[in-house]
Amino acid sequence: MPRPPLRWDLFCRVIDNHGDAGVCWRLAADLGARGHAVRLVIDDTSPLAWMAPSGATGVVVQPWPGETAAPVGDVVIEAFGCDPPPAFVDAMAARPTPPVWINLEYLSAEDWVERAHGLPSPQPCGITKWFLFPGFTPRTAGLLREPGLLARRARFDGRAWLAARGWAARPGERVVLLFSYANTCLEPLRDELAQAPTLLLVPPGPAQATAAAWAPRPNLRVLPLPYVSQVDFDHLLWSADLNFVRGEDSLVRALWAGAPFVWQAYPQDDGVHLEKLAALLARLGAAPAVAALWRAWNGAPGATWPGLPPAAAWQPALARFSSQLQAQADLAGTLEAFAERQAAGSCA
Ligand code: TRH
Repeated sequence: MPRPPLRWDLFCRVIDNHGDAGVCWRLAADLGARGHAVRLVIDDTSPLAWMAPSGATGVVVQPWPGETAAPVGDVVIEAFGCDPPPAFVDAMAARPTPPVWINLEYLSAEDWVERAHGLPSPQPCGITKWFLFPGFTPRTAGLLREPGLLARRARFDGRAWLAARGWAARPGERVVLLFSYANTCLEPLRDELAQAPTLLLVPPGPAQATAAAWAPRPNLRVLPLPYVSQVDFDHLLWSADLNFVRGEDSLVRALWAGAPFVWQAYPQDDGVHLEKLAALLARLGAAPAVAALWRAWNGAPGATWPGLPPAAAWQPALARFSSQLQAQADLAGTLEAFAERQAAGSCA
């Protein structure tokens, strides 16, 4: 059953890197494609110039603070606890029917997420704010997965796409995408990749800066990439035989890409990222060789570079995890259903 279109206000503050804008843009575009009207209010619109150069159906972007006033939509999402401007909250409270107010939290595979997902928090303005968590289990809000995404991936010819972009792989070359934070394992990785013909695609960021200083090696072609659109970032992931990803959004996209991948958690001083890493490895059911690689890649204490396992070491766990995740509701769909339920409740 198609859902009735709603008006959504999505607030985003860019704290660090590209994940804040990346997650919010992807969600906005997904909701827009489902027929909703989305206003994305974001305090730094600059990443959208390369992430979403063509915009998206149903989505308007508005700088924050700007004129973030009425009319307030049916649903207000603040991403990652970013607190909408007070004047906007006043306008929310003044609406005859208050909007559904959602705080969309960061992604984590940890167990506590299921307990925290869906908790209400009554606010001084009289509206309840709901804490929703994306996640990897049916008792969370799920992961962003646009309708038809996996069918599009299945039809995609990665080698042809790379060639059309001018980044063609040579016959017999494996393609590796390297999107990471600063990482002490970059050199062992480089040395291992150089043992077989490899095209290493490196998006902008710390790894690109490091790789720029590497001396040429016969088997290893390092290709620094420009920023590409989010749609083409998916195409890169779909074209590679092995993906290194980081943070939140590229992790989810690597899961849907289906190729072996290594995840670098967003590093946190207190080491919390290692708990997030362990939680995801447990949910993934990764083979010991894969888990050892992920731990080393994340600088876990005592972990040393274990080498790259063969693709076969990844596949059973990845295939099982992916089909389990595909059976769950996706994030935009969960938010739609939640908003509808809450709106119906407030009218009753
Ligand atoms: O950039 P990130 O490290 O973002 C991080 C994480 O989200 C982290 O959890 C969060 O706490 C921190 O930001 C503040 O990695 P992530 O999440 O993969 O986001 C990258 C986004 O950039 C993703 O949407 C893909 C997009 N992207 C492109 O669209 N084109 C590109 O060329 C590149 C390199 C990235």
